[in-house]
Order: sequence, then structure tokens, then C-alpha cells
Amino acid sequence: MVPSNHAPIPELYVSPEAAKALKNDAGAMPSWDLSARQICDLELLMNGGFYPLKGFLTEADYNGVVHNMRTADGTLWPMPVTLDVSEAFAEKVEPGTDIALRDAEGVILAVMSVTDKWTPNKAIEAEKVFGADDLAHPAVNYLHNQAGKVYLGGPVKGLQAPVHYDFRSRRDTPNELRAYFKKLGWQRIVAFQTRNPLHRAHQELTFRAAKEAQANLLIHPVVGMTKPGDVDHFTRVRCYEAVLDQYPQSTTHLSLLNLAMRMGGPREALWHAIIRKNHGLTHFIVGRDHAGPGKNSAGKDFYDPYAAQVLVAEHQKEIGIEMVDFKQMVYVQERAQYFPVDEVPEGTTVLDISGTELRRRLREGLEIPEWFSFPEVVKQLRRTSPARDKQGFTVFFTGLSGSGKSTIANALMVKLMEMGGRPVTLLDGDVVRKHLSSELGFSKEHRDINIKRIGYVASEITKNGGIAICAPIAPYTATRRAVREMIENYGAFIEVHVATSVEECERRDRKGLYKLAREGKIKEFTGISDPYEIPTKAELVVETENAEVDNCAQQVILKLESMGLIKA
Ligand code: PPS
Repeated sequence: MVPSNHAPIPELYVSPEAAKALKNDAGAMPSWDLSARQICDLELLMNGGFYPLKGFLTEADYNGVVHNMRTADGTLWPMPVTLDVSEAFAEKVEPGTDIALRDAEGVILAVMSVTDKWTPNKAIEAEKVFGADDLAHPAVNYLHNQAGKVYLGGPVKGLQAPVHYDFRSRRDTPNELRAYFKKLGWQRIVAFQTRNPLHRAHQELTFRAAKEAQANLLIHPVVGMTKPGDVDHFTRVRCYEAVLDQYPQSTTHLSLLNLAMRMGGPREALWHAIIRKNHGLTHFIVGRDHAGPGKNSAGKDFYDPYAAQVLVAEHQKEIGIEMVDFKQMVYVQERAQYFPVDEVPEGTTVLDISGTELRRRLREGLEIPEWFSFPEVVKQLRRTSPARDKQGFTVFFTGLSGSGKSTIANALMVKLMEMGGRPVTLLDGDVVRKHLSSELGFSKEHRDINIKRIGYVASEITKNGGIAICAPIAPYTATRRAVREMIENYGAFIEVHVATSVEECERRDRKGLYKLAREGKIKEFTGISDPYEIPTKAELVVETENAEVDNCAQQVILKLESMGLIKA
């Protein structure tokens, strides 16, 4: 049973003395450096946000959660909270081993007593938990391409909470929130979960929800991990703070939740409801397409937009939280007012601006009407989303050795420098291998490291408003995709496939390497004795066989112009 909303909820932290002793012992334990997502999960495990879990899921609990949304003892728990590790680390650990869990700086946050170690079937996990084993789903992509191959399970002893340097006064543990509600005498409190800036439609929805539930309002945005491409949490929190003035101070509170979302739609909504119950909430708003991941690889929605409401409705009694469900809110012009889409008065004009349209307007520096958002929110968004022709971006050439990547990339660099405005950096394959990756060879592992280094540098350049031009071979689709994701957090990623055939590259053989590869003197040579996975989603494909370099570079310039990234 979850304690009532004014009583404390159990945490997994040990006493300061026990923490000191454990920290001493931890020096001799195998040490796992937690990923960003695992740090979020651990924080909520330790502070009671994931009550009644006592640690990362064991194999039996995991199987129950994946197949029936319940741990082995029958507790409702819809989302796997697992400690995925590399095979190399797993080899060092057996059930019975205690391991130290550390943050990115090496600080010990917790000790886990490993009881279970197993290799999960990730395809089944994807199918059951997220509804499809489709890499277009961010959590499925994470599962296959980022998460380690082996899972460890077992109870956790908390030593200290992860440190946050930003917005400290806005972050509350479940017990801090419970104590706050108790102090103010708030009995009924409705939570609004969000990963987006708040606009007028959200304000209207939250007002209505609070009224309907006769409750106080907790704006409870996620600041841990959200959908790749979302507005960063720094900007969002500044937006929330700006909107807070619009709410009655005596009935509304803003608190940040360090959750790592999975974008799991209905199951995630249920999980959110459980987490809110643990934070002392009595009511929870579920709107349209709650925690929706967008379209699948066939261009269709992963989940029905109201499936989350159906699933939460089924389980709200068991969780002990009441759902306040809402249809999408739209603006009715004649009334100058927001209405749920199914209550729009007949014969009136409905106005709406989708997320995509909003991003377009921000990108192109177009007007965002007052009926849609608050001027202060728009100002904050414009500060971090300058018009597209002022943002950083990366042009990523990929193709066989000798395909012409470097030559086209050089021509492009010079053309962009001639235009001026933003700094341009060329990360050419050969040059990178001389400076950044001089110790690497051409195995799959080394090529992946090489490309990820290039991606990291390009993402930093993009983040800081520059233009990065990369020209490696980059033969693997998954690695190119990982780089794309890294960069798209900050700006546009334009993949250009220089599609010169291997026959033509070999005929040209400008460096004489194909000859050596044929003679077996160079091993693992791309296109000859090593694979090249042809891009299927490149923004641009350039053929070099009957075209001048100048013309190829011009095709890229035209593409950049059509995307609004440069102005002629
Ligand atoms: S990768 O796969 O993206 O890491 O390769 P990259 O760093 O772009 O390779 C840069 C240049 O290395 C030369 N070279 C080889 N290429 C492919 N396979 C093997 N085994 C190999 N050995 C050396 C090759 O000239 C690449 O140059 P480019 O610029 O592509 O012509």
C-alpha cells in the first residue's frame, strides 16, 4: 500500500553511518558507471518515486512486467526499470556480488547487491512493452542500439542522490512534495505531466482539470530525459516560470521531475500515474496522445491517441489516483476561448497550431499569435531557437573511399565561407584519422569509435552555431543514425550519400589503395573486403560519375537553401 499523501513514503537511502561504511567497502567492488538514463532511474528508485520497487528489476520481475505489467508478486508495474550493462562488465559479476553504482564523475550513488544476471530478448521486450519492434520508436532504438546486452537485477542501497546544479529550488523528492502538501493542507492535488513548453491551451486544460477535480494544481514537468528533439529543459523551465504568474499562487505549485521518459504511450501513462501517486498526488491529467512517440516506420501513429486514457481508467482504482481525462483543446475564434475539441460550438471557427507548425514558425522567424501562447514564452523559445539560417548544422558526407567525398566537401566549405556568417569546420576522413583517431584501425569497432568521435565534435560545433562538414566513409547505418541523433539535438543533420559505385572508385583508384586491397595487402577494405551499407534515408544522393565537383557541391548548397539553412 502506498502511504496516504501526507505521510512519508519509504526511500532506499541508508543512514549516514551505513553510507560511510558502504562507501569504504565500495572501493573493492566492481564499479558500474551509470548512463544518463540509469541515473534518472536510480534517483527515483532511491527517493521513493518508483515505490514499491526496491532496486533494478530481477529476472522474474522483469518477465512479469514485460508480459503482464506486474512484478512477480503481482504488483502493478508497467515499465521495465533495468540495469543494462556491457558483456565485459557482466563477466566480472555473479549473483551474490555487490557492485558500486557511480555517476559520470565517478561519485558512488548506491550499492546494488546483484541477485540476477540474464540476457534479455530485446525484440520481445520491444513488442510487449512498446507495441512494436520498430527502431522508429525512441525507446526501441535505445534498447537495441544503446542499452547493454546483459541485465543485472537486485536491491539497491542508496548512499546519496545525484547532484543537480540547475533549478535546485524547483526540484522536489516525493517526500518533499508530500511535506509541502501537508504544510499547506492540500488534500486534493491534480498533477499535470508535460515535456513541452506550456501554451494557452495547456493553461486552459490545467485550469479546467483543477476545477473539475476541485483540487490544487501541481505542474510536474519532466526534466530528466524526454523525446529526442524536444525543447531542452533549461529553456522549458524558463518558459514554465514565465507562465507561473498566470496561475493563482495559492493553489498552484511547479516542481521538476527527473524522470527518463520512454515515450511508451499507454503503458507510460500508467507508469506516470503510479509515480504521481508516490509523489502524493490524488489526481492525474491524461490528455491526448500521452507520452506518444510519434509515427512508426510505416508513417502511422504507434498508439491510438486515447489508448492511454483507456488503460489508466482501467487501473486508477488499484493505483489509488483518479484520472482527469481531456480531449485536445482547440481555440474557437468567435468566442476567443479554448474548448475541448468535442465541445466546440457548432458553426464556429477552430484555430490550432501543431507542434510541427510552431517549430516551423520559430525556425523561419514568423509570427506566433497571442491566442496561441504567452509573449514571454515565445520570447524564451526564440532565444534558444533562432531562425534556421542562424542555427548551426552538420553536412555529413558518406561514401566509399575515392568516391569524391573530400573533394566535394572542400568545395562546399569554400562556398560556405565565401557566403560568410557562420564558422565552417571540415572534418575530413583522412585528416580526422591523422589528428583525432590516429590510434584506430579499420575493424567495425574502430570505425564506429572513429565515426562517433567525428559525430561528437560535429555536435559541439552545431550546438555552438557553426557549420560542420564531415567526410568519412561511415559504412554502418546504425552508427550514422547514432551520429544523426546526437546532432539533431542541436541543429539540422544533412546526410549526403556520394553514390559513386565501387567499380568507378576502383577504376579511378586515386590513392592506389584498391589495387593493394585486391592484392590482399590492405585488409578490411570497404567495398572490397569489408561492407558498406548503402544509406536509405539520406537527405541527398549525389552521383559523381558524369558530374563536375562544382556541380555536386552546388546540389548541396541548393539543398541547404531549400531547408532554410542558408539564404542565397
Ligand atoms: S571509416 O570507416 O569511416 O572509419 O573510414 P575513414 O576514417 O573515413 O577512412 C579514411 C581513409 O582511410 C583510408 N583507408 C581505408 N578505407 C577503407 N578501408 C580500409 N581498410 C582502409 N585503410 C585505409 C582510405 O583512404 C579512406 O580515405 P577516403 O577519404 O575515404 O578516400
